Amino acid sequence: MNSTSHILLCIASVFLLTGSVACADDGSGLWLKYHRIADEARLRTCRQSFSTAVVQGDSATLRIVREEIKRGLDGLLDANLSFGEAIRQDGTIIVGTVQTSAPIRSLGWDTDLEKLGPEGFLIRSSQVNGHRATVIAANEEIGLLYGTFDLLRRVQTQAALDKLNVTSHPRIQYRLLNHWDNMDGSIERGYAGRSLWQWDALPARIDPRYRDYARANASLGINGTVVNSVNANPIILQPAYLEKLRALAEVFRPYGLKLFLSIRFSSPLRPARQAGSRRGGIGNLETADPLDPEVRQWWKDKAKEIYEVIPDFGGFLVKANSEGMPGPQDYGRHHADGANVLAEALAPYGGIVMWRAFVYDAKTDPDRAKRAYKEFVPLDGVFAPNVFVQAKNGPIDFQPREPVHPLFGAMPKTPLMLELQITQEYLGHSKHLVYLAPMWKEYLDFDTHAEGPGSSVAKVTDGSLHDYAMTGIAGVANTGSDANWCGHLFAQANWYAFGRLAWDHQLSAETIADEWIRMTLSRDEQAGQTVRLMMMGSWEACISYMTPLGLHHIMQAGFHYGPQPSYARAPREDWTSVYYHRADSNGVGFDRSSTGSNATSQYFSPVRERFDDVATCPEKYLLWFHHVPWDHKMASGRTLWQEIRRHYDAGIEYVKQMQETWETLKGRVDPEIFSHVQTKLETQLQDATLWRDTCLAYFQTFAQE
Ligand code: GCV
Repeated sequence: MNSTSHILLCIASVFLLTGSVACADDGSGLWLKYHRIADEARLRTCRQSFSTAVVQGDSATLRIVREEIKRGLDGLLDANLSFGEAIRQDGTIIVGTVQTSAPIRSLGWDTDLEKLGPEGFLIRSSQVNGHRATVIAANEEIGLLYGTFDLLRRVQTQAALDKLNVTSHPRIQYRLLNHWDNMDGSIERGYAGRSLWQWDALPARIDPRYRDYARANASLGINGTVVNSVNANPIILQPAYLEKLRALAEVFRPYGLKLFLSIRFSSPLRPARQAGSRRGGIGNLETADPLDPEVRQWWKDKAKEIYEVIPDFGGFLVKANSEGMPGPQDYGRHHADGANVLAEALAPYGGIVMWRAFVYDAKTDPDRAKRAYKEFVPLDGVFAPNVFVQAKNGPIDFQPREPVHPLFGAMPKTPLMLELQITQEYLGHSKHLVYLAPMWKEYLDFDTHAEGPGSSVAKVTDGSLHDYAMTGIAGVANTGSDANWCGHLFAQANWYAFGRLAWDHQLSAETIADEWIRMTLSRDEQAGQTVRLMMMGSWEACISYMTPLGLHHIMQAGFHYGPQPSYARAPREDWTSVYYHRADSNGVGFDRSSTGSNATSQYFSPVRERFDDVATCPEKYLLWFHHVPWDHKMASGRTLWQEIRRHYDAGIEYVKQMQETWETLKGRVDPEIFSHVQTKLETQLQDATLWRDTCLAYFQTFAQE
């Protein structure tokens, strides 16, 4: 297409679109596109409400606040917003803290502000100096930035803007992305290109994307990022890398985004002689034993060095004694010994340790699902106060669906950080449209009964159940160098949803989807509803065509993408498919009930009993907890085998429906986005069909029906 006809096509498509979407959208603008409001009446009202702004004070964060207000409102209102020093007219936006802004002080909102903490904010429609104003007030500047993004979100999503009375503060203190980025630029389980961090070019060259990344996170309230993989390379702690990290931290800082690092536990050791060994370090010690005085001193010195370079450094994330990574058990010590030596080094500077509970040493228990609980629960109360134990949502490994991890509720004296996976390792990578907020809500809302009814995972995570001194949530990032950041346009919705839930886990998956659609795809009511419906059922559909009714880990070995239910190795090992599904002529599923591995005993009553009895176990977890005969009668009246087949078919059917639905949006969403998603859906349908055909053909050999 020549450039003239391209432009004409663009103009034509802008006219066609009922929402305010531009043409040829490569997705790089995420949910912060700020396209002009199409509805003229609303545009007029908004222009009256937001005609000028007063942002008092000067700092890097306040400059970003000004920039964002200007960029947002100029785009949305097709205006040229001006800034003033004083409130002289109706329609002024006033942004400030009590400390820096006299008009804010004059409002007397101190008592309300006190309850908000450093990151919260108020947005109120108010009369100030006799003029109609919209006020964003906070205790700290970062609260002002969060409030600014909140107000712009309201404009973007066409929320009511008169009589604003918003009070918002995060329910969880540490809201982090975990990048599994390697130092060579590859990303473990990354499906959107290469790493964003260009280590070779840093610190001299600052890629503009670092700033865009920080801005996107700030727009959601994400306040920390672990930039390197938990399978950490110790070189990240070398002085040359600390300089690179300083440069990144400087970009992130005004956006309220703290830098954290994954560290290798063996860092104090001499470098490993063998290439590729996970055992070496960057020091000169003979041991990394956490109780060795020299090792303790090494970590203290390293912490001091880091804080000299990055004064607001957040802390360490650690994968130890897991999947070949070194750890304290190499020296006969336990996890708390390991975590505490790091905690001691970081404590003087306010740093924290996030010690991962993703461990599954076969010596602990023959059932992988039981191992983390058995290693960690006895250590409750032994960890230093600045240590989180970070646990995945389920006991195995980010499967399409798992029951909740039994650690939640079982460590009342140790702050647990909930680790979710935004990148779709086991959910079709960045090829399948799978909206994950409904999954995360299922975990957050799950009632552990740890302290009786009402002991949800959300309450464990936000600290309200056990009165944790610190609270945290982490999401394994799905970002990369692709223009659209996440590989699949709809995978952006998962980054978005993670951030929104981290801020407020009470938001519904529907609300978050609505916001994202309006900010990313279209503000047209009908188009929005259509897309929301597609998104809301997509997770359940993926479970159906991959691992229905509690089946798990039957993906291709290593790659974790397509199906490989036949994968076996003798003896039956815990990373093979046959270990997990245990299909035989009698039935299918892993007996984790009291007649089997007794993993059900790790849950609190009455969850334990509910899971333990095949008659009361929710069918969605049936084959996770029970080995069930093929002719077992399901609630539907069908046999188990019929029900499995029905699920695989229904999963495929859903993908077909998504395709049909998406076709109806032709001409109503951006043409580039339209064809991008259209192509992805074709792949998803092929994959879903392959999943069904492979799994049914395999299980058929046992079910023999
Ligand atoms: C970073 C799973 C993944 C690994 C990942 C590991 C972890 O096993 O497949 O790629 O390693 O989880 O969470 O540490």
